[in-house]
Amino acid sequence: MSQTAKFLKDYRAPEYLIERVDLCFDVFDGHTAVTAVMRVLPQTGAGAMRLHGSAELLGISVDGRRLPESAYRLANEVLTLDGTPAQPFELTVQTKLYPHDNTTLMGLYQSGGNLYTQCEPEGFRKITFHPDRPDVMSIYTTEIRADKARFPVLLANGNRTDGGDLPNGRHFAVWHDPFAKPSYLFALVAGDLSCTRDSFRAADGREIAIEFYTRAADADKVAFAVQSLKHAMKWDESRFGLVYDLDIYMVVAVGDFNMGAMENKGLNIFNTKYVLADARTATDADFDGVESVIAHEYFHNWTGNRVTCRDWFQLSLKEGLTVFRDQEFSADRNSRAVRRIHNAAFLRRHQFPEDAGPMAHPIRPASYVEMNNFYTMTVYEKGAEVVRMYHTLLGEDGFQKGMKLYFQRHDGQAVTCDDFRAAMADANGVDLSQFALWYSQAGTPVLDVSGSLRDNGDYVLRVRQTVPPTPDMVEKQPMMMPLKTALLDENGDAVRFRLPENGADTAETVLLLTEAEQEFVLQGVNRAVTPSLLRGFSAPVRLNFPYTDQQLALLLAHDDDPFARWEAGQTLYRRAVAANETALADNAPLPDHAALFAALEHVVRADIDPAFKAVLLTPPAEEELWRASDIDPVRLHHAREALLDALARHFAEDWLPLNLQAKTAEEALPDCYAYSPEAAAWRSLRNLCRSMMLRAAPAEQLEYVFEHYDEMAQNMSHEWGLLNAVNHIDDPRRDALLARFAEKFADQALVLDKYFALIACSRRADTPQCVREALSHPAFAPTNPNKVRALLGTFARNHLHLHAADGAGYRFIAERVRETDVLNPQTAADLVRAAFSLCCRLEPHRRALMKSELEKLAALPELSKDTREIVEKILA
Ligand code: 0A1
Ligand code: ZN
Repeated sequence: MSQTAKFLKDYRAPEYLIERVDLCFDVFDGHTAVTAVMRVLPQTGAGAMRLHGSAELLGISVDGRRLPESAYRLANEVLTLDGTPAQPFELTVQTKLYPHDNTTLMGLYQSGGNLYTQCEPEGFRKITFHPDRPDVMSIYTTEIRADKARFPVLLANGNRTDGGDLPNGRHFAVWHDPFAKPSYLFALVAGDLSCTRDSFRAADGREIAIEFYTRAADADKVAFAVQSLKHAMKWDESRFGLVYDLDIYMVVAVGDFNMGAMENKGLNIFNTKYVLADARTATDADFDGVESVIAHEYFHNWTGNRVTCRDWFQLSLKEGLTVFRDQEFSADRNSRAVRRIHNAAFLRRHQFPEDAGPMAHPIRPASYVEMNNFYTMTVYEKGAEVVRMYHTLLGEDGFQKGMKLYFQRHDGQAVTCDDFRAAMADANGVDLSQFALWYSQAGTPVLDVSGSLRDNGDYVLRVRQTVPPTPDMVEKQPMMMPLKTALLDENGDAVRFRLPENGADTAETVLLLTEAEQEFVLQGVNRAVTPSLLRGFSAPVRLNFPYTDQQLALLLAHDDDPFARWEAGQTLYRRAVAANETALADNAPLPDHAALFAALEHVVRADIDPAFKAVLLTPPAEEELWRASDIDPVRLHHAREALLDALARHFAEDWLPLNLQAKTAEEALPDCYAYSPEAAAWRSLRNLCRSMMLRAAPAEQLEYVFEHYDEMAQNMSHEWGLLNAVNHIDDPRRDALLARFAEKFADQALVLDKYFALIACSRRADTPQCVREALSHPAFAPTNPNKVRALLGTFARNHLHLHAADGAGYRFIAERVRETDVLNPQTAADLVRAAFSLCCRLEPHRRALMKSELEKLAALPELSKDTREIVEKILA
């Protein structure tokens, strides 16, 4: 039962534009009545008017005259109107909505008694009938009427222009947004919420009102998000010259939300996870998440809202660019080096598998069945890497020139990725036509590099690039990309060289790859060198170079590029895990990893940023270590765990002093248990030490943690580190610690998500059983995406248990997918993607088991479009 796909090549400009949309929402107990009055501008040669909608339709009028039912047809959620005027006219649509029954969390829905909207990408059609495509941009005015006691707060986009009391204890508010916007940026909130106010003085002197809305009980946890917003506003002015445009900026936090947050014009709606944070309930990583998501949504005001996407294929135009901007913001705020390593590790763990699997698609997909399925790691994270490559190729000045031209040309428009590329090229007078391939070719390019010293003292690098075939495309062309390179001598010092094209003498260069095979000559090297390649992770590729272990140790000890230094260590870890895997397969003794541990001696003792030390001491995640095919995820898991055990034992004498050093440094900071980048860095090292100590001596350490938990756990980062470290130990004290944790935070929904995640990520043998039991925990709710992600999403990434050889893990997830799909197709589709994408790369036994679960899902006639698209792609 294949589904109908939409194709980029079929794009046609809209036949009907809509100049203005005046909305009135009448909120009642059991339903909400919506009246939409639209000023329609038919374009030359327009055919019959077609509108999207799935709400209950009460009536339609054209220029105030109600249409008889014979004048329109409704099929497959498309409403076709016959005989509308060729001149501008007024279209009125009346619909009736049932937000309390809407568990999809798209369109208008209820959460905790309040009403919220989510319209991106195609949620507006659940509210009224409308073209609902991003290239139809209109001026919106929204009136909301509701019971004043139940819904004291009434919000929509733009500025509040009117409001007051109505008969029967009701009241109203009118909001007007002066900026034309697509329907996906529409938002409304009605409810009983508490407001935290602040303000920001913009560069042009205007005072911008800031309002954060939360449940009253959460109001004490918004201060950090408010500060983050002000930092983001300031940063966008100073780094990009972009100033906020409305008089008010509102953020509303809601516990039931499908994604992280949404950039609706002037009225962001956020998952509580990315707004609420205090040191008692949020980890340092959670604080970082709040800061970057608050910034991300704010940056969308220019890259997404003022200039939006022509169609949904162009999603990366706004998302890749905005992720790049939020990454740069976070890097400018603190520890650029470690942030960059985190970005690269995240991409490799989550996006590389996507690019090597059944869902592989270019950052601009050529087709989709359900757009909700394309808010992917590829569109967001690889998209950001593609934007970063413009930055690396053009430099900060060139990139900013490109941004300036982009806004000059396209402010107020809905445009394409080609328009962005043209602005970058034209502003810099360069030809970026080959660069377009990044938007049409999927798959992670592989660079095979070799190097040799010529007799004349020149060093020659040979680079061969291949882009692997993906389900959508077999033959690929070579791409344009920057390869940032330097050379180290045998002491680890930088070696200078000359570039043949201009004779410039330098210690670092950006080689421009454009061909399948290329040779680069670095002149005047005159000695044996070790190349430092892909510095700063200058392109989202896999790179192979035949380094010896000694060369990797040299780079790990001395490379002045933090990414390349870290990567040398990662390559050593990869070799060590592979050696363990072979030994396990052969039932042979595990290797001793002498070369790796010798190289790590340096790291353990180095006087470097503690967060950097922590990432250098962390091997790649399992997902990064999967081979191309015939994967046995359980063996790989054991191979990696065995390496961690060996690492813990090898440095058994070092973890305690290192932990003490970090503890002393942390405690010397002012307000040391609060979040600060410095304190977070020390704590990340402490948590690494703790997990290593627990591995090296579990019995003794568990006893210590159990006895001293309260004094050790001064904030949530400590608690999280301690609980993760003990979480795998089969001992009743671990259960007691988890139970106390759940009890202590019984009233904190976001902390209970952590509790569920701990249960689901444990390596203990009883984990599948505990996860099943957690489904009936009073705090678990299958309608809440955060809970489903915490418990089931985490279990889907617990490779030891998901891939149990008897198929029980697959069966369990398939059952949960079936239940979730009825409530929230988007969340169910995400679960399928997380658990089953690896199918065709698995060894035959597990592949067959997983396939049979997928086939049973595919056979369900009622399966949602969202879930079916993913299931069918995996089975294809
Ligand atoms: N534009 C948002 C992401 C987002 C997408 C879809 C949503 O609902 C289905 C919600 C949010 C962002 O990039 O932050
Ligand atoms: Zn975004």
